[in-house]
Amino acid sequence: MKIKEIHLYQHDLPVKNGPYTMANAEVWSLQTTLVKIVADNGIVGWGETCPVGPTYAESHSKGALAALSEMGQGLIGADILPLSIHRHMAGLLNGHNYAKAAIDIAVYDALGKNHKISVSDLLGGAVTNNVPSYYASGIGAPDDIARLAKEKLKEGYPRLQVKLGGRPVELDIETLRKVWEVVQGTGMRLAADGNRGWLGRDVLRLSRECQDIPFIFEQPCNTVEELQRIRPLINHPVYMDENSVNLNTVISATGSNLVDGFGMKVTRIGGLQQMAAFRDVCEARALPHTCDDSWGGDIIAAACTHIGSTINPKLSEGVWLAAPYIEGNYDSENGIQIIDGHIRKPTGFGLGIEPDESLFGVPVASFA
Ligand code: 0XW
Ligand code: MG
Repeated sequence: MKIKEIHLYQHDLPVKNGPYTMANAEVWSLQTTLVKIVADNGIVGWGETCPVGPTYAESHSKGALAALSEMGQGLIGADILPLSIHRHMAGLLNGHNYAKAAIDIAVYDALGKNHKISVSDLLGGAVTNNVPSYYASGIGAPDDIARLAKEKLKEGYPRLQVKLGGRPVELDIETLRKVWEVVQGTGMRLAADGNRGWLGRDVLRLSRECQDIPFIFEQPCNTVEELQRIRPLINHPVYMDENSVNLNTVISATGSNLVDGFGMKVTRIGGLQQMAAFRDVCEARALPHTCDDSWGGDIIAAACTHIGSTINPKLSEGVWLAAPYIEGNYDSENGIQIIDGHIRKPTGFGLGIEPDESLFGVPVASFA
């Protein structure tokens, strides 16, 4: 099966009750990029990539479109096979993992449909059809975030990620303490995500003043070197998120025992092919990790859910989706939803999602 046509679309996903805030970003609406590949036998595959604004990671929506347009014509005639497509893309463009991921996801979707199996089977096989999720707060006042924690606990989320950083550390300490009053004894797990926004000094203080709270630090500082410096000085576990930009950085971080786990994004690492390798490296080193993306609609949500369903439950920190933060679905029947803090894996072949194409308008670029 070979690629006969590629169509690229861009589509706005406004943030429900926006903005969504993080230490280094405030976003009101995200522009997602969708890829439709049509195979020479008529099978269609969908992919998606949606950076959460231009300051979260080294990615942005215009960059996704530019990179995909650069590769488009060169991909016509390529085999619809994940490893082979990645080698093909490497010959057309260096880097730009987050754009290549959209092609990777479309290839998995088409391959699954062609073989009449689900993407999770292609990725090794699901261990559950009810995949745990987690909720991520925005940056907020301590009492508001404590109220949110109570709400999400009631909704059945097994884990809460509290967004902190980019403001006086006293407020972050107060927020964590108030959240802990709510979740203590409930079993809900806690992550404190600094999104690169703290100085080492702030991390040391937070860890010291919240020593009794069993949270993990997620991407507290901006660089790997800062993580190396603070790591021996604190007792809380450290997970890497934004710094883990490819498999090479993951291997270095695990090999040097720099981190206790990861917040991982499917598109940042390059797609499902790389995510499966990442999953296996983490299992070999017994490192827990999330299995998210930074934003996006049903296509990216389905991709995250399929790979998330294959993770060893002991190591799964959950699949975060943008679904609760956006309106509507691409597929009104099989669209992804979070119920009781868990995601039902779609049952159809491939990703199991049939997007309503009319939502995306006319393609912004096409190749044949
Ligand atoms: C909570 N997320 C998964 C969603 C936002 O894109 C940020 C991200 C994170 O963990 O940093
Ligand atoms: Mg994070």
